[in-house]
Amino acid sequence: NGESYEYDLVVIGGGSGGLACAKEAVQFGAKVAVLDFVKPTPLGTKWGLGGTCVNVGCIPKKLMHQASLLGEAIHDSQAYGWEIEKPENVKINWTKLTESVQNHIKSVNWVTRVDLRDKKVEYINGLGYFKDPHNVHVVLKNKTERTLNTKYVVIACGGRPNYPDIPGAVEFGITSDDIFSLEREPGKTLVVGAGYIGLECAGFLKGIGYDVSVLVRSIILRGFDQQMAELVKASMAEKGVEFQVGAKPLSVEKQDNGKLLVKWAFNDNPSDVKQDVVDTILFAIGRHALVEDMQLDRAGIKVINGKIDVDVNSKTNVDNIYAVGDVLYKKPELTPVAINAGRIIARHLFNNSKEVMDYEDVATTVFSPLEYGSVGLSEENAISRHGEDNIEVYHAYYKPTEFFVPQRSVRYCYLKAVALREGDQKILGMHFLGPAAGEIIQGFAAALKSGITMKILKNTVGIHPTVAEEFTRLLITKRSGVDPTPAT
Ligand code: FAD
Ligand code: NA7
Repeated sequence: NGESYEYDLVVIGGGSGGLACAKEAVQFGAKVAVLDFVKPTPLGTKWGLGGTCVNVGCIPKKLMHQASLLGEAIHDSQAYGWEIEKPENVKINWTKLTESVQNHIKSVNWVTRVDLRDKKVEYINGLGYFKDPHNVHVVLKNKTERTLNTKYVVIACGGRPNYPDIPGAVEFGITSDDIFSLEREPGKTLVVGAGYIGLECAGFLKGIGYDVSVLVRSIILRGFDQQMAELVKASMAEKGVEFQVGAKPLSVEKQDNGKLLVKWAFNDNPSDVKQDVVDTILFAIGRHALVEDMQLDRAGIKVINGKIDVDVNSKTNVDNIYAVGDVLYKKPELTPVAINAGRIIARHLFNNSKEVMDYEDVATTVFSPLEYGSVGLSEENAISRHGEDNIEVYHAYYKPTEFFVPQRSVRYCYLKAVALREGDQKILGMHFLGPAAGEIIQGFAAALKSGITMKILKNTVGIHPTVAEEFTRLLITKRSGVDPTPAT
């Protein structure tokens, strides 16, 4: 309508989705500001620009996972001839680990700031909220305030972890927001929640040497293939993680000696109360989107179950307002998803692009000590969509060559491909439990998106000796009842 605005685009949230969108938008000449503000956790932890993934998510998580894998490698190395004078003295230095992780994060924060400056994206370290659809008010870190008048807004506020409503949870508990910079050693830890964040934290803490238990309210890894989820659990239990299944926390009290007394009850018998004394209780019971501070009602934006719904172009119910990332209703909460969608919004708004974000068959990996990577449908979803008679599942246990020498357990090294039964057997889902699962599934994700069939997979020559080649050797169907365990 020819109206002119101070900005072409204001992005609320400088995380994976928001930064990707802002940086793409300036390529097309748009005038863009990004607001980012982090409220400290109840423990006081705070961090810089870049959002969840860089500061308290994917990146520190992967580094701690690596620390845990290295511990295993040090142990294995002795079987390969490495001489370690006093193996019993090999242990993690938590302070050194967190310092190294935090130093890397700070360098990423810095590079991000420089990158925004170079690209001429205006970064504003302040909390934004709507005055109306075209005016975003910002309270800056130094308490000064401004209103930004803008043509378009992208909401990319992400989310933060939940605490349960039980005595002592907020006062004495921590979440993934605190663990990667915790100033003291976590020590004996109780993890509450068995989603991927809970399992990953439990996995690396056990791997670097702490006693870890997990309280599982119902099932492991809701939303993931449940056969694989049970194998992940079993592989972690084999490494010494304890699982309390069907348990929900009741209270956390701090004892005089500084340790935490945690009580929990079992769903099927609420009077069966158990307790343990731990150094740390970590809640990983899900996350909420940061919608409450944004005064969305002033812009007329609808909220569904605390999230924002968008159309195929990532547009909210308000014409000039778009949303991306973890704030979205029923979309995968993953960094590359937020990044891809953020870039597509910018191209749509400022380069007339007709491209739409494809949320189907997004691959992911649970970085449990033995990693679980998957793409496409779980076996149960394939069956419920197509019917059991129309699905063929190929599966195998396998033995990674490098596991033999140190006699590492191969019990849970397992993979499967879920395919349609007819014709060339189009593959609907691929699941891999084993070393480097993320690296392996990434390539197969491209194959699956290209329509790979079992016929093609069987015609693919493997790379020997790798664990990825196991996908090219899948011959046994579940239906056949043949034992999928290899002879050698
Ligand atoms: P975020 O990255 O969360 O960024 C939002 C930013 O906006 C934050 O800095 C927030 O403080 C700020 N903000 C919010 N409201 C306002 C406001 N009103 N004004 C100003 N600023 C505001 N994904 C993967 O793909 N792989 C992984 O391995 C992986 N591991 C993870 C591990 C953990 C422990 C966690 C917690 C998450 C992990 N994720 C992983 C998920 C990934 O981090 C998120 O999907 C991703 O960061 C979402 O990006 P986003 O842009 O939606 O929001
Ligand atoms: P998830 O994947 O939502 O998992 C949360 C886990 O915590 C899950 O096992 C839940 O059990 C459990 N949970 C939820 N509420 C409670 C309470 N009150 N007490 C005990 N246990 C509970 O969340 P994550 O923290 O792993 O975060 C991952 C997010 O990123 C998630 O939203 C994904 O979509 C991506 P349940 O199965 O519900 O019985």
